[in-house]
Amino acid sequence: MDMKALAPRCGVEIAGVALADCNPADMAAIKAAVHEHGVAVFRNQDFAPEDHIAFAKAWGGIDLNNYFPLDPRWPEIALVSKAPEQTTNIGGAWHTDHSYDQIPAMGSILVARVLPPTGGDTLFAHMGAAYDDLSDEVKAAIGGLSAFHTADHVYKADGLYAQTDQGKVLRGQDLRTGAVHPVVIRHPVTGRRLLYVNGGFTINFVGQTREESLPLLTKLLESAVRDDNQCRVQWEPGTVAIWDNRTSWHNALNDYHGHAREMHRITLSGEPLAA
Ligand SMILES: O=C(O)CCC(=O)C(=O)O
Ligand SMILES: [Fe+2]
Repeated sequence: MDMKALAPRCGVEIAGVALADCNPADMAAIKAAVHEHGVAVFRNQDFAPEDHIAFAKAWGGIDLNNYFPLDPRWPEIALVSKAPEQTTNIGGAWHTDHSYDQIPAMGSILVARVLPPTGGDTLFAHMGAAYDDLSDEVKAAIGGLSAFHTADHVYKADGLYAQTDQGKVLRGQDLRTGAVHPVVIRHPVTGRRLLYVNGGFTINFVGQTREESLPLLTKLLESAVRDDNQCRVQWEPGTVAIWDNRTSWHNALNDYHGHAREMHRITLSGEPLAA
């Protein structure tokens, strides 16, 4: 296997491995790379849905996303789709997945199935780099804080997506979610300190109202996505990306109106988070 950084502080491209036929040593090296770099990209993979499911099972458990449509043929696979006539995409703002769960998903394995002629890249940002860049003053201010996360404002019947043309295909409008996590977590495997609030699902710091939380929360969210924390994944047929929801955030660019894009996603189970 050959690993090359995608950008100085985020992401890695891994060549010389067929994910559909991956030995335990390769698997261990891939896991370590995903945990450390936040996202790993693999090109020219021959990776059928059955391979996708078998590979995901080798990571541990699979979490079923409660909101995205599931593929009727392979219910472990969620469809992250945008039809030519739709204007809204899934994940089109900086976020990390499932932070509203008590035990958030570790990450996802995303496979490009239908791509637009141009555009549709996904940006990633490294939350270890984001934490390291904070001033000592801010680090001290957030060291003991926890934050409340929920997805209700996004997915419920009168939530953000319901106002858009993704509303009809999404499930789970009656579900209610909520979880509290430390603002700074230790990566469960690498031990690295990571900023763990995000613009999609973090509402307030515990002990503060939303209004009281917003000045510091906004400052954290803005500084986390500095250009030099980011990398960009340009999808090609056969591209597979695996990301770690603790180490990184992502943002799916919505710049291909009039064209279809469909990704197959399997969500990997995580472990409890701690400061
Ligand atoms: O479509 C993408 O590139 C990613 C969308 C997203 O946010 C997700 O699947 O979690
Ligand atoms: Fe996402």
